[in-house]
Amino acid sequence: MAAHTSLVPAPPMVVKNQHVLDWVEEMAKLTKPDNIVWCDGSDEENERFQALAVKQGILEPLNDEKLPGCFLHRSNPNDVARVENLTFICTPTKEEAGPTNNWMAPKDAYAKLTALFDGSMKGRTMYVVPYVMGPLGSPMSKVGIEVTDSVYVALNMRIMTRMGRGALKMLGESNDFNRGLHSTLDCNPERRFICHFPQDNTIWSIGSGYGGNVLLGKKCLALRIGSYLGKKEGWLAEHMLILGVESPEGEVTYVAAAFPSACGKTNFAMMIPPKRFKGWKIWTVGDDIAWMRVNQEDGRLYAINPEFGYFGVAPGTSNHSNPNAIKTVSKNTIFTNVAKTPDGDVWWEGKDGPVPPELIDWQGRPWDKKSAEKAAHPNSRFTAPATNNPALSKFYDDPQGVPISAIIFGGRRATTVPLVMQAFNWMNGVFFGATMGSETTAAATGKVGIVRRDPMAMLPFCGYNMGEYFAHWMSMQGRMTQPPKVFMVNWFRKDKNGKFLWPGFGENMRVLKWVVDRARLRVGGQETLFGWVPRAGDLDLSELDISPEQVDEAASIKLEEWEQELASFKEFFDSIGPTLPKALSLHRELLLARIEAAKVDLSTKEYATAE
Ligand code: OXD
Ligand code: MN
Repeated sequence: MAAHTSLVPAPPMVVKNQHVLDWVEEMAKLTKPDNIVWCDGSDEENERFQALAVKQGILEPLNDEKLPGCFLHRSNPNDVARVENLTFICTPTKEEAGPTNNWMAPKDAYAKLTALFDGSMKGRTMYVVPYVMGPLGSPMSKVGIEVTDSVYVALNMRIMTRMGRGALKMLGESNDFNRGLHSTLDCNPERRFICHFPQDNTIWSIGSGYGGNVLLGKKCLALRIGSYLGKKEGWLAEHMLILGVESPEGEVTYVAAAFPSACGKTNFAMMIPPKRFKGWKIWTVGDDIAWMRVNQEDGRLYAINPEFGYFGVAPGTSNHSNPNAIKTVSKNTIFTNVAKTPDGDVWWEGKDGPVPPELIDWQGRPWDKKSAEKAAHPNSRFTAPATNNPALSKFYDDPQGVPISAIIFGGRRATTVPLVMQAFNWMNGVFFGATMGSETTAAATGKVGIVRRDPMAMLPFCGYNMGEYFAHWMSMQGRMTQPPKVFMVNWFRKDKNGKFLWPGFGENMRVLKWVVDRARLRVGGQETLFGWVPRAGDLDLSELDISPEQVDEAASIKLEEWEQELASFKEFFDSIGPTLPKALSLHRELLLARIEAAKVDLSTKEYATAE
């Protein structure tokens, strides 16, 4: 087999780790590629891969003056989002995967996928991608090796991870690395499976070319396998952005925030405060994933961003919503499924400026303004290096991570959930996270706009039993002497006419400032049944272009709505079954009882929180 002759990489990339060599050989025997390329992560290699991808029609170069080093990729139209129904956690028992995951027995999954992988790389090249999730050399980082038949994957992995030589150096002689196998096969949904084997630290992904299914360091390792390792090793792998809030005096407070996919994590992580907040600055540590560990010395929770780039949603990204993202994607970026202008620029719904009269749509078809269909796919993406971000925190690569003072949970909710609320304590905060709900978005296949429970924004990403995951969160309290304060936010509340009540984007700084001040114990709040909310005057609303009534409405807590909300928590809790920590179900019941009491005592059904 040709594969064997090229298995020993050409100097100077020398691979000595026998575990890696053996495993790659085993994967090559199975998939039978024509040749094997070991990725060293160099610039020269990157250019070579780009040229090859262009030649093969996988990438299209864009206007080099407007977008230097940028390319467009169009995926198969049947392959544009994560496929939750085809994603499996393959643990020895179904209970370990829990009721929120699809499960396959490891033996069955390996057998089924072995048959599909057999010869899947014939006529193709196998790229061996060594990578690190997290800063090189950090005790919090993990090494992975992904073998893939997609040069698009290799190119994206170089942006999204610390890829190449550094990873092999960090691994040394160790056998402790994630084994990721990917083949696009024939990109047929009938033969598409994303299988995780947490006990083997292994991921097998077949039949897709879409980022979330195939960039195995991201959702698969950093979240699904990561959450399993976190439980085993006593840390947290979370679907959270990490940002630093710097005050005019130079004080920086770090905040981690969980929002479901396509709910504005990237915008929040790169936010530019409005004029009113002169001298304030937001620094991005990460926009999607946080790995958090307790530091034994100070008892605080420290977070790293395991990623090295952003795989962000393009539609809606503009100079209004996220000027830093616009700068970030101005060079060395791969765009997937966006529309293209006649002069080789990119376009998507919600981009700045007038809608161009003519475009090539995300499927490569001519498009004009009268077209009923969207020009860019709603889940079209950019893959951009973190180092392009003008707001990148100087600690983004710090092996220790940054100390987290506040954790925010946020969903996309038209009703019920107030603009902001602080949990009374860690346990109450776990309850906030565990009961989070959100309307579904285009980031996953399936219906959009349905409220579903998405605990900690981890529903599609928790690699083990959700009830045990909640228990793990609760147990973290015992490890911390200074736990972060926990908050819930909702930027998406609507009025009776379906219009958003809160302006969002940069104006979210007003809420963030209250969060920071609460975390630092220097601003008041009003106690409600569910948590602390800002009192009148606590939120800085000056120079804000909306009425105080509108803010009150966005911040309001309506007991009737919460009664319904708590009822729907029950359904969700029941679905978790016996692993659900009793403390959570009791907390729910306590809240219901308190609502009853409040109704009697106050003879009112409404709490106006901002009075
Ligand atoms: C993502 C997602 O790609 O959450 O970040 O889907
Ligand atoms: Mn995400």
